[in-house]
Amino acid sequence: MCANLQGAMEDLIKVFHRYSAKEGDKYKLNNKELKNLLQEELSDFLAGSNECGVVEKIMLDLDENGDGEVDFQEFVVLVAALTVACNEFFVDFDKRSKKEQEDSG
Ligand SMILES: [Ca+2]
Ligand SMILES: [Ca+2]
Repeated sequence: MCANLQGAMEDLIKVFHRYSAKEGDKYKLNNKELKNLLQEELSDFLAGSNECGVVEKIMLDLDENGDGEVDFQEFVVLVAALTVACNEFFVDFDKRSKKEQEDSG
């Protein structure tokens, strides 16, 4: 598996277009397309939030220009925010496991 940053960026674009092209404007995610993308690609992030209307809330948060759809530029804001959250999780995890090693050793 070749997991360089350029590949990750290409994947990000491909994933976006796979969902955005399903209905209406093929370069934008409508509510249903966004929901599909979140459920299929980011199910771990949504798993903790079973409350209804969470997709609508995400849509409202992301839709900077208020056209009711999420374009790629708006989508990357979500991905960046989630990536930062992931990084914090890994850093915390790394610190904890180092501390456990010190405590037991
Ligand atoms: Ca669309
Ligand atoms: Ca928009």
